[in-house]
Amino acid sequence: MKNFVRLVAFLASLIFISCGPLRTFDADTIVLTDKDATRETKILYRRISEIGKEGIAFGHQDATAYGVGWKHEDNPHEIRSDIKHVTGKFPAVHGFDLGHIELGKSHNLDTVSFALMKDHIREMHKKGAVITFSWHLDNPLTDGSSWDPSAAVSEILTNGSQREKYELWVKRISNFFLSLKDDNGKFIPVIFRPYHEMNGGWFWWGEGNVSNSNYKQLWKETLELLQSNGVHNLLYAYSPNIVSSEEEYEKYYPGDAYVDILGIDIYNHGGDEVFVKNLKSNLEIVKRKAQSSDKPYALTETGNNNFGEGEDWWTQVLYPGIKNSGISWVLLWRNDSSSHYFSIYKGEISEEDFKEFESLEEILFLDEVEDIFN
Ligand code: BMA
Repeated sequence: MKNFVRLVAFLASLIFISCGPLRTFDADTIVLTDKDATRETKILYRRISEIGKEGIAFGHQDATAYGVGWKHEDNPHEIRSDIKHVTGKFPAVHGFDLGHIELGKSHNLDTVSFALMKDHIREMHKKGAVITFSWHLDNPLTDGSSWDPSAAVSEILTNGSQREKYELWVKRISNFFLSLKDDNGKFIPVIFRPYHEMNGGWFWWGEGNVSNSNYKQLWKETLELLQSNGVHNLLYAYSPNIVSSEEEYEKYYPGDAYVDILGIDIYNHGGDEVFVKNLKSNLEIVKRKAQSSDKPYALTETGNNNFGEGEDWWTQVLYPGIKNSGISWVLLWRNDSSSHYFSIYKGEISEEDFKEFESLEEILFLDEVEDIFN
């Protein structure tokens, strides 16, 4: 009998330990953009905040879909990643792009199949990864790409000439989000980072092609459409490209009630020294905004544009720029080919340095985030 009581006490303590944070999690204390956000979405939000307190989660765009010299389709029985190939570990954050989902296509603009995305998201979510989406959608006025700058935003707002088409596009992306379910049939919570880099002039939703009031209106109406389609598993992230001031960061900001996570995209265009300086000054701007708005924040896109240069770029350039910044994650852009890649792959000149970067206490991979508030 005594042994039985001990066993029960032991089992109870296991439950207590393994469910520690969640046991006391009060979803009502978390107020998100989406007032009907699912409990899992609130947990994801809390996780992202907790991750930021413990370190910086490492993220990679299209990590498991392809890498330099391989595609998932070539060997569909195994989930691979350039990052894992080098370090033995998967990234903690997995980025995907939904460009062309609006057209009803089966593959995105970079030839990644949406079915593959769903499979990998399910697997990675199960392992404790954080999933984030960007959306390089076509220009709804001209049917050109995201990079067709023809002014289209006013045409897709309420009463605009392309409104009906835009509602269909949002319906299609909504259906995708609603198809993300875990093994128990629950919606997988994810981050959605639409209309990014709006302070640059290269996208149709960007500077010079849209007024800031129309941009904010587009943001709000898009969120309303998604929610009216029943989508409640999203955290919304706002991410301008590199800025020179707080005013610039906030120029297109739709307001605290419409954003859950603050981001910024910064690439290494102008040399290492300038890059480190920019990272520090910009992450400080985002941090100040994040603290006053009480939201987590991240470096939502980055990478070394000087392909094939910088043997110690990870520990001597990227890390000095992000360390102690308080960001929850850093996401490296995609590894398309040996002439267009932003992260590491086997054989790349900074491979050894990446391993050192991986072993830094502050930089977290999948195995290091899986237990953080999960
Ligand atoms: C860009 C480039 C493009 C790609 C797009 C969307 O930065 O990598 O080749 O199509 O992102 O992923």
